[in-house]
Amino acid sequence: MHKAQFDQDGYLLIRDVLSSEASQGVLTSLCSLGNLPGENWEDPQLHQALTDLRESDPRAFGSLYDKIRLTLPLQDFVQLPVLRSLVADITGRSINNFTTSGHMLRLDAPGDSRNRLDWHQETGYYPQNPSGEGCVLWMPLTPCHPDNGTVELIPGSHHGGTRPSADDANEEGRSQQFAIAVTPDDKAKALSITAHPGDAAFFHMQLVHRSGFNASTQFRITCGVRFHDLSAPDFASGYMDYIVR
Ligand SMILES: O=C(O)CCC(=O)C(=O)O
Repeated sequence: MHKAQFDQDGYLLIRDVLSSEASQGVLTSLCSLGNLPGENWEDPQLHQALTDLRESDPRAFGSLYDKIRLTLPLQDFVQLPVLRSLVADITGRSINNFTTSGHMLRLDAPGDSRNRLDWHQETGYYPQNPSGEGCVLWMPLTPCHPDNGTVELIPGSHHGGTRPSADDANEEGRSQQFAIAVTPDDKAKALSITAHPGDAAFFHMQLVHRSGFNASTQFRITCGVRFHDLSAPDFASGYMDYIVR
């Protein structure tokens, strides 16, 4: 049932997959690496400290952003057994043939315009599976809704395959953009994902989606990863060349 809906819509939101304690290790790493206070993901002291760091030392904030996604707690969290099972279920493929990339903890600041992702498909950023076998996992660590810039997506847009994307220069302090063109018809179908900590959303690699605008006063915090099917005929790791002698 999950697979049929995922195939049709190109995304699936599943409620209450994880407990609120499951991401505690990620929070501990973030606070430890950033020297930040934080009892929980919605702790106002954590949000204030993130705001202060981002304003007073953007490089340190960027460095923390880059480091946190490499931590073992984050990598473990996004690959918990329950999530792996859902990936197998949704894609109808054996989890033993999957690998992951693009582990992320997004810290979307109030009013940010530098790191919002414009309309894109995952295949633009992650060319490992050009035909889109696999999926993106996206999970809120704070509540995500249209007012704080939650993800907007175009249901069914994955059926059109991979669209040409621009690759703008990865300027310091700005997220790299592989933006694609969207039509007025596409935009008319767009919807926002309202989700809560514990929920998990899965996107097809060719689903057209983007970040909204965070008009709230708090960070919107999410995490995720990309699952790639190594058994797909067109899988290309991109960096491992084997020489057969
Ligand atoms: O959470 C967001 O703002 C966007 C995330 C996204 O589009 C992605 O990870 O591909």
